Order: sequence, then C-alpha cells, then structure tokens
Amino acid sequence: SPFLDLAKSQPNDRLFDLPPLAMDGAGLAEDFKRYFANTFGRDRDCRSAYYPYLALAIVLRDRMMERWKRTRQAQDQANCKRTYYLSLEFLMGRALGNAMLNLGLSDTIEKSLLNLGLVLEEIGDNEPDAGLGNGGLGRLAACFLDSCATLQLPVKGYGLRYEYGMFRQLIENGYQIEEPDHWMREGNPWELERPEYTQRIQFGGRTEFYRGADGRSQVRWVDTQDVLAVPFDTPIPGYLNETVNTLRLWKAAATDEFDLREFNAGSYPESVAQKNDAEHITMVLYPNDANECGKELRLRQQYFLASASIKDVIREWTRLNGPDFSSFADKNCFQLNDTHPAISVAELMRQLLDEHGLEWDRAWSITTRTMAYTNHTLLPEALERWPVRLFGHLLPRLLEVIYEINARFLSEVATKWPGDLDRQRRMSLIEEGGEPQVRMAFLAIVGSFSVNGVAELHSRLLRGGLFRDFYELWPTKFNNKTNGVTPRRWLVQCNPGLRDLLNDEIGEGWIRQLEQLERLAPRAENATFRQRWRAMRQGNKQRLADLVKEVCGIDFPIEALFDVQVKRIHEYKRQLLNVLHVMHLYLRIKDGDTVDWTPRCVLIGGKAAPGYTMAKSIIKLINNVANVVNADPATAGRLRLAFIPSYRVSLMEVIAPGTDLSEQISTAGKEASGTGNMKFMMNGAVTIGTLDGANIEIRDQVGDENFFLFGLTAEEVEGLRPHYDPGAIIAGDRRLREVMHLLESGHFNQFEPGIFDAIIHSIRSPHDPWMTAADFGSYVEAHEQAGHAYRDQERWLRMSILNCAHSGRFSSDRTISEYNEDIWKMMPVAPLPLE
Ligand code: B1H
Repeated sequence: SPFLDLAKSQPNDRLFDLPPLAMDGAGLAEDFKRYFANTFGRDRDCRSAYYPYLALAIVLRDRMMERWKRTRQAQDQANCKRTYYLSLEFLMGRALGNAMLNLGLSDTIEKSLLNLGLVLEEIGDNEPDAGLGNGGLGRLAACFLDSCATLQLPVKGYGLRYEYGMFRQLIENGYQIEEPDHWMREGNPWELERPEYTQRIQFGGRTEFYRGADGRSQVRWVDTQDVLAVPFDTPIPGYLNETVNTLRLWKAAATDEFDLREFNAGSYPESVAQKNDAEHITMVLYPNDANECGKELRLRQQYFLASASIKDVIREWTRLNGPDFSSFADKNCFQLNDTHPAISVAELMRQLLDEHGLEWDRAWSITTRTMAYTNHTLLPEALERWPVRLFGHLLPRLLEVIYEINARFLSEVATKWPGDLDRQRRMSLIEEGGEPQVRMAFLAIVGSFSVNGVAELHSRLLRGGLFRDFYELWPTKFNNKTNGVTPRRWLVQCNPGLRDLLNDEIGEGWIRQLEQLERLAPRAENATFRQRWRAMRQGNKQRLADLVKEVCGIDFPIEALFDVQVKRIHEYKRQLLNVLHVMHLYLRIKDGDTVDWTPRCVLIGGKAAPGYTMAKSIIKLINNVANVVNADPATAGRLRLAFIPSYRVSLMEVIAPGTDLSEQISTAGKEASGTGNMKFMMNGAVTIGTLDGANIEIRDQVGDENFFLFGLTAEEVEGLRPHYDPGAIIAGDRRLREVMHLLESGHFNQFEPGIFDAIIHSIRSPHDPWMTAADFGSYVEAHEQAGHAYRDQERWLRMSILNCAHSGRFSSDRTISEYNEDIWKMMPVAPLPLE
C-alpha cells in the first residue's frame, strides 16, 4: 500500500484514476473561476489583485502535477544516472509566465482571461519575484534548471527555502535603504510541502569510537543538537515536452524534543521558544554577492543544505538498491555551485563511513567519482575559508573527516614532489597561521573529478593562477563550461515582439536550438527587414521608458541611445567608470561641445551588499550626478541619467529588450563570465565592454565591428599593477582631469561635504585594484564610436540584428549539453505522454 499507516483502508487504482485536465480556453477559464470563487472565496468585491494571480497559478500547477509524477516514474523506471545541482541560491524570479510558456498555454490563457475582462500582464504583475539569490550565480542555477528540463535530463536542484530573499532596495536622498523581502507573506502557490521526506540534521556535540558488529572501529557523532530539514518541491517544466523536473528547497524546523530541564522547571513557553533558534537557519539569504562573510549562521546553512540533500539522495538510493553502493558513483553526480555547498565532499564521506559502514578507500572512491565543482570567481575576497575552531565546534565529525582527507592528500603531494614542503603548505586544505582555516575551494578540488570555470578566460586564469598547483597535479580534472542563459525566459517570454518577428522569419526551431538564429544574419542587409526590426525595438524601448518614468519619474525619449548597466554594485564591475563618463558628457554639454551630439539616456541599477560601504557610496554618487544632470536645462534632449531601484529578474525582463548599448565594463580578469551580457546580446543590444569573462566570446561570435571594445587586457592589468600611476594618467588626459576637478570641487555634493572622498581617493590611488583611471580614456573613445554608430540608424540596426543572430552559443541549452557530455554523462528520459 502506498499509505504506510493505513490499516483498514485499501486504496485501489480507482483512487488515482483521474480524467486529464482541460487544456482549452473554456476548460481553463472554468477552473480559474472555480478557484477564484470557491477555493479562495473571492467575488466581485475582491479588494486584492492578488487572488486572480493565485487562482491562475493553481490552474497551472494542477496541469503540472500529472506530468511531474510521470517524469518521476519514467526516471525511476529507466534506473538512469541522475545529477543534483547543489546551490545556496536559486534566483527563480516569477514562475507564472514561465509555466504558461512551457506548457504551451500563454495565448489560450491570455484570450480566455480577456474574455472575463482580465488583462493577463496586469495579473502576472502581482507575483513577487522569488529572489533566492544574489545575482549571476543564483540566476545561472535557475537558467540551468530550465535547460535541464527542456533537454529532459534527470537533474534535481537542491537549495534552501529562505523566508526572506534578497532585500528590497529603496533609494532615500540618494542612499540605498534595505527592506526585508518577505516574499511568501501571501503564500507560495508553486511549492508543495513534503513533510514525509523530512531529514534530521546534526550540529555540535562530540565524536566517540565504538566497536561495530564486525569488530571494526567506528565513529559515532553524539550529544548533537538536531534540526529537522523539511523539503518543499517546486515543479520545473521543460519547454513543450511533458517533462517536469524538481527543485527541492529545505526549510529548517525544530525537533519535538524540548529542553527538558527548562520544561520541568515549569518554563514551558521559554522551552518552546528555544525552538526558534533552529528555524533561523533558513530565515534569510546572505546578501553578499562575491564577498565572503564568515558568519557561523552561514556555515550552518551550508551544512544544512549539504547534509539534508545527501541524506535525501542516499535514502532514495537505498530504497531502490538496498545497502549496496557499488554502482552509486555510476548513477549519481553532485554538481557544486561554487564552494558554498563544498562541505558536501566531507558530508558524503561521513554518511558513507559512519551511517553506512563503508571503509575509507571505498567511500573516497565513491565521493571522488560523484562530486564535481564549478568555480565562479577569482576574487580573493570571495574565497571561502572557515576557521578551524568554529568548524570543530559546530561540526566536529566533519573536521575529523577533513583532517583525514588532508593527511592522505598531502602524502600524495609529497610522493609527486618529494621534499617540496612549500608546495605542501600551499596546497594544504588547512591554511596555517594565527587562526588556522579550512580552504573550501581546495576541499572541493580534492574531492571532485571535475573542476570547471564559467568562461574560457576564467578557466584559463584558474589553471594558470589560483589553482595552478592542482592543475599540475591533475591536469585532466580541469575544464571550461562557458555560461549561458535560457532563451525561453530571456527571449520568448520577455520579448514578444522579437519572438513574433523571429517566428515569422525563421520558424520556431530557434527556441530549442538557438544556433538557428544565425539564419537571421543575411537579413541584416535587407532594408524592409531592418524597418520591422526597428519598429519592434521602438516598442520595447517605449516599454522601458514607461518603466523608468513610473519608478524614477524621469523621461527617457525613445529616439535617444539607451545605455544601460544593471548588475550588483561592485568596485570591480566599475559602475564608477560609467558615472565618470556621464560627468564627462555633462562637461561637454556645459562647454557647448555638442556638434553631432547623440542623445543618451543612461540607466544604472543594482544592489550593494548592506555592509559594502564603497558600493553604497557609488550608488549615492550615481543618484547625485543624476540630480544635477537631469535638473540642468542645458542637458534637455541630450543627456539623462537614472538609477532604477531594486533591480531584479522581473525588471531585467523589461530592461534587456529595451536596451541599445549594454555596459560590460569590469576590470579585465575580474568578471568570471557575466550573464547579463548574454541577455542583452540576445535581445539585440550592442556591447561596450572590456576583454573580460564571456565578453571575449561574445565579441568572437559577433565580430569586432559589432562590439565596442576598450580597456586593458587581463595580462596588461597585471603587468601594469606594479607601476600603476593614476596621478600621471589624470594629469595627462584633459577629459579625466576636468571630470576629477568637477567631482573634487564638490559640485555633486554641495550640502554634503566630503561624502565622495573615499571614491576620489580610490581613483587616485596607485593601489586601486580596479584601475579605473587606466581605462577611462579608451572607454570615452569607445563611447564616441558607439554614439557615432548610433547616429547612422541603418548601421545600428544591422549591428543590433547581428548581435541577436550570433547569440546562439549563449543559450544555457548549449552550456547544459556540454556539462552533460563532459561531466554528468546522462541519457535524456522522456515521460510517458498524457494521451
Ligand atoms: C559569481 C559569486 C558569488 N561569482 C559569493 N561568485 C556569494 C560569491 O553569497 N556569497 O557568498 C554569492 C555569489 N557570484 C558570479 O557568477 C560571477 O561574478 C559572474 O561573473 C558569473 O557570470 C556568475 C555565474 O557564473
């Protein structure tokens, strides 16, 4: 019986025999009305626009349920290999539009709602973004899930169900204010709680030896404080293919054990209140993009995810295979999304050793054939290290396992390089020093069979720099997987004008095989086609202009060049360089240097980590410059600057289609890949960028005549570092000198003296790691070329078309196919279709 605890009932097949749900307009509308009226009890007096959204979400979720079950069954029956994508972040954004698209219901639903007097777009706007990620790394995980389902690969995402996602950003007096994002306040219709798969996770305590049944010495982890991990599943539909994969997010819950001492002392409420501590583990996402925080709660989160997910996989394994682990590594793969879940290496060892009685060598062989690690950054400030002391206190058994892994690993190093003690010190999983630390990246490399970077340059820099010693030891472990983005959300869904145009011109095959966009390239020479392209783009620019008007109160005339930089605020991404350029344009206007002027609207958006003072100052500077520029009558019709608050997935869906010029201006060698760059390109924006991350590959695809390149290369940046002299650069460049003079004169902070001193100092410092002054001149010149190109509208249209046409490589379907061919090696599994 499927119901384990029923005695008298004998559920039979009729219980599960359901007629298929209607997929036509009338049937969908009927269900919608029933949920609205009967399930949620709303009528024409309904005061909240949220309920039509909720009813529609349930209509769609219903239609995924049977397909979800069939996908699971097909994967079970195929007894196929599976991959688990372990990530502390899944930046899913909104689910409604994606579900409608992938189920093939968008048009039908739009029409039948209209028939009820409802506008789909407006209803969809009531869905809060699922902001369970910081930026690129979290959004990449979401794009990957879409591609895995579309390619019918048996991949399950494992993450944390944060009550509070990425904070909401308000701008007050130009400053960033953070507000908590209680995104599930009104419920989350997409998730399904599965308490029957709850796991128990251990923290604290101590270890002890005991003699096992076979006389072997075993380890027990005892006196622990346990926390329950309760899974919530979200369906991940593939594109028009009947597959529905799973994203499983864990919520922390207290056990039912009370602190008995307090309980017996009569402090019942106090004893129950203690339970809260446990539940804090999944309360909030850490908002530190590419910045390590080192907080104990973060380590708890990481272990909680690793332990619960691995237990879940092993429970399923033993259910189907019993205690035999001999083919475990052939059937399972864990892909680690950066080092955040890297403790999984030690946790899989612990579970195999202590909970399933395997011997070390067998457990290690399984682990190192099962784990694969993706690195997403070279920035030293993002490399995770945990103090040994904290580790030993919170996870004593895991620290023992790591010590043992390290001892065996270092003896391998010593065998290969006898006597090279410095190399042993460099490669040790434990960094010695005042406060010894566990190096999580090294743990991930040693425990994995595959280590990859996320763009060609990034992977090369990993091999030659950060992980060089490891590359010399295991050259074949290292590989590249250039990032990609899902064309379903980032083109079909967010850009209906372009989607229709493409479907008309080249059919619909491009949605699954984005390389087919190449067929567009010859049409760049067709004047009639260019005019259709132009009309489509004007519509998108109007949509973006309406958004900017609504949230910033600033007019963006659509004839102007829309110049956009949206991403997390970080010094290496150089939003500062962008505002310096705006100041330069402003000075030119004030100087009357405006012959052949290209009108520009500059849009900047992004969140700063709450503790990142410099990033917050940059936001303030952008807003202050915007106030001065926009208020000056001389700039009318020539220049506008806006900062858009709370940049997030749902805003990008409007921003990318309306952008002409995509700013990808990081210091070369610092942006591992970038993925916003790909979304812009796909939607027909032209890039102004450095030779960094995936920009290099974008330029290779589109050709250098369709890309505005500037700045030092990664090699030049490192070569210049020892003699970098921004003082001399500023003195030698009139444009930069005047910009610095304007900034230093306090023109942008008349009533707030000194607030930009740190920024000024950073530009002038010979130790400025981001070398902003070094690239200023070539940046301004690249912008002049872009402005010039834009004035020739036919030329710009050609460039825009070609950018879209050559963006096929940046589909995450291509990325995932490569992960599968080189790392996961799975077969696709198709579920039985419904009738
Ligand atoms: C990326 C991060 C990241 N790299 C630490 N590293 C975090 C590091 O909360 N934390 O502690 C969160 C995020 N994120 C980004 O990954 C890169 O900067 C991008 O260049 C890249 O495109 C993206 C996806 O690979």
